[in-house]
Amino acid sequence: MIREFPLTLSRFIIENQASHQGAAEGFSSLVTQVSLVGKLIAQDLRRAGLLDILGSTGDTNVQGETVKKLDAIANDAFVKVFQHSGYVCALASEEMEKPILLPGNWPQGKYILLFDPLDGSSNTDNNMPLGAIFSVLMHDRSDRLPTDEELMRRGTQQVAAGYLLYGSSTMLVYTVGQGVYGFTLDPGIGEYLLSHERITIPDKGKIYSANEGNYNKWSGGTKRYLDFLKINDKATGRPYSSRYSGCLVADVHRLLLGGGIYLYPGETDKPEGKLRLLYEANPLAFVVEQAGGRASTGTSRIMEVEPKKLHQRVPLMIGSRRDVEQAEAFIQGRV
Ligand code: AFP
Repeated sequence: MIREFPLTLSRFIIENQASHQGAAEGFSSLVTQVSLVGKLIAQDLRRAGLLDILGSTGDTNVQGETVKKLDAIANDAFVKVFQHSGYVCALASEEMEKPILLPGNWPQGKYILLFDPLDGSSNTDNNMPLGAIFSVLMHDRSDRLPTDEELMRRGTQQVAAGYLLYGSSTMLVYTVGQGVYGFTLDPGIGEYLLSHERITIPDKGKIYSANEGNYNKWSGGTKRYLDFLKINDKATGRPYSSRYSGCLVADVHRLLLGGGIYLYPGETDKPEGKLRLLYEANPLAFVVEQAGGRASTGTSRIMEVEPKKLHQRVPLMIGSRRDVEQAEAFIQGRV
């Protein structure tokens, strides 16, 4: 529903969130700063082919992946925007081995920001969708800065989470535990305007997103579930259509609006799969659950997984509640 005069992000936060129970001082500017990172990266992406920002830096990151120039640019943007923000006392990134503690922002800085600065890096050089994912925790100790252990918390302890989607338009979608809201950047006025109010994911969809090139590495239950989705049976809305963009944020955004399921299962040689619990799975699980969906490892709720390592990976099935429940039933051998 588009209002008379679309609501700007900053107005929305003041009207709706600055007062909610989980919000400490500075919550509004934290979200505003995430949106600023979005503007900075979107501006570069719009002219990517004209700037020397495509290709790799030649470095390898803590995940063992080749670092794209845009990965480094996006990571720097987050660090620069939050370093002097005053409200975040620690930063942890998928691109950085160790967290950055910000004593200059402490003790007034009550937030910890965990983020995937650029999601879908394999898409950077071919103008395909990209994203960024963020998760916010509270650090309400006034005696010291957070330890690494205090950054490794269950998804249920997040006070806010969301993503930036760099698609045909740039969007910020997030939750603070009171529903999910989407804002579209109007480059003409440089403002994020409310475009998607209280997003609710359909209970069941018609689309699945998975890298089927890994099919032979999956468990029997996962294979049977994918086979099940492809059976021709109109009554149950099958076969599902396959859509996979290489960018988790873009695939989850599509599901949030139209329903369905995204899977990145465990593999015989990598039972924990590929996706990162703290930077990808937990924040997107919070958003999808707040929209009425579900996020699972196949055997347990993502947001109840106890993190053991900062860069821990986890199998992920996320999307419409009934689709994820069905996937769990196959993976657990109940059907
Ligand atoms: P990168 O950001 O390293 O490209 O990974 C993207 C991602 O985390 C997620 O966005 C994709 O859905 C998935 O990994 C793609 O992985 P595959 O290339 O193995 O399918």
